[in-house]
Amino acid sequence: MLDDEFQISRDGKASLVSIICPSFEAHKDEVESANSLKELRELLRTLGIETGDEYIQNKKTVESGTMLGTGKLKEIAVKAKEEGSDLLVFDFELTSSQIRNIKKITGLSVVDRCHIILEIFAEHARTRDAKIQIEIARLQYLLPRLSGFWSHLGRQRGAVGVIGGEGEQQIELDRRIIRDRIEFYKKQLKEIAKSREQQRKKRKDRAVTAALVGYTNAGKSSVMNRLCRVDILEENKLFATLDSTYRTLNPDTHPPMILIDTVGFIQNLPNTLIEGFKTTLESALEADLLIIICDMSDPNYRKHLKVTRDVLAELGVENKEMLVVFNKKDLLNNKIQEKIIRRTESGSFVVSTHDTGDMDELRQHIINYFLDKQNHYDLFIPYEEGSAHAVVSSKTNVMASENHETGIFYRIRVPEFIFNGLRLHSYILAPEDVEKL
Ligand SMILES: Nc1nc2c(ncn2[C@@H]2O[C@H](COP(=O)(O)OP(=O)(O)OP(=O)(O)O)[C@@H](O)[C@H]2O)c(=O)[nH]1
Ligand SMILES: [Mg+2]
Repeated sequence: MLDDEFQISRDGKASLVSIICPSFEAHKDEVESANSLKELRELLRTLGIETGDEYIQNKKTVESGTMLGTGKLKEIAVKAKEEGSDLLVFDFELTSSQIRNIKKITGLSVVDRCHIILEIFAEHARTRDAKIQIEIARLQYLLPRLSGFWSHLGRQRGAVGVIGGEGEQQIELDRRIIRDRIEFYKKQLKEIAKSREQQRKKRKDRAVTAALVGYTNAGKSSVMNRLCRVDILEENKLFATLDSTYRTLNPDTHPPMILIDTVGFIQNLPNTLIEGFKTTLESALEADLLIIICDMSDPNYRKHLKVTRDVLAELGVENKEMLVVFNKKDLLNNKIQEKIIRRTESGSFVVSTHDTGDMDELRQHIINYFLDKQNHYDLFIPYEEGSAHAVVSSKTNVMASENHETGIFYRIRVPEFIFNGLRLHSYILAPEDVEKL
């Protein structure tokens, strides 16, 4: 029953509601509110819900019970009904009592931005892990809002005032059920985290990793697909990817290089979701390099970059090595703007995933980044030491080799922790010996 009530119908039409209020950070002026509403429309499009007009109220302070003024809400309700909407979507988080009050005043279904994002996450979760995380986030969102949903139920059944008796008891019961369910899922998640940790440790000894992070729809999965020549779901939808996916970037280097695709970020992400996805992100964020993908064709790309950096800071990895890649340059098609972007973000890349030249260059740049971090060793191995030659060619990166009378000179690159396990120490040449060769 709760699930039915929580589910948003896809058949109806939704009107969008927002506010401009100086004390409300994400909606402090016209531009901020308009940008956020544009994004809300995209979120609804991703869910397949038709959107109608948007209604915005300019206010000096928000009303604690209803956010917007009662008169304005009534006016919105009339217009929304006229345009055939049965749902009002508020572009900010609403409390349980606000949902209840607004429903009462407008006679329409009411949901907020967080609810929409949760719904998308629920729909896009594919692995067991992601499904559990999203379920926990959904339940945590629902818990303090139960009475809001219950008042709606009561009204639907024509039992106005039900909240006082039967409703209250039912809410208490539901709360307990939900808390138990959250505990149950959290335990399952711990088990999954344990095996993930083991996998991560194994990988750490055998590979170097770079994680693709960034705002939703920036093109992370597309970059991954082009660079690793694989086929991960890339879609013009928000939050197409919810799980971290690992693919080999270059199997020919030693150790292999691995790219990780991750869940996208968005402004005003509900706290329950940040919490829920921390574990999914954590293993990715332990990568040796973070590659931030940013859609430069979006007029709000600066804001997106800031949100990405803020989330990374919140996750405590702001000091990691990062490479910023501005994507979708084909859509921007503006050389001057490109130059400005390049200049303001020094060391960044400007690419299109549709341009194979760009992708080859980026791929090589990442490979070189890892190779440059490896130690150099000069070795001289006599011809008769067959197995040592085999180790060099199969486990290290040979930068140069030279045949001499009694053996082969190799200049190799390999991380120290790998070299230490290769039993090649006795072949290392001192710099003066290299010169004599
Ligand atoms: N024009 C153009 N479109 C691109 C480019 N790169 C990606 N896209 C498109 O942008 C949309 C989003 O790409 P994804 O790779 O799914 O983006 P993402 O960052 O993985 O998104 P989420 O998983 O939702 O966070 C898709 O429709 C891609 O085809 C590009 O360089 N140019
Ligand atoms: Mg993706």
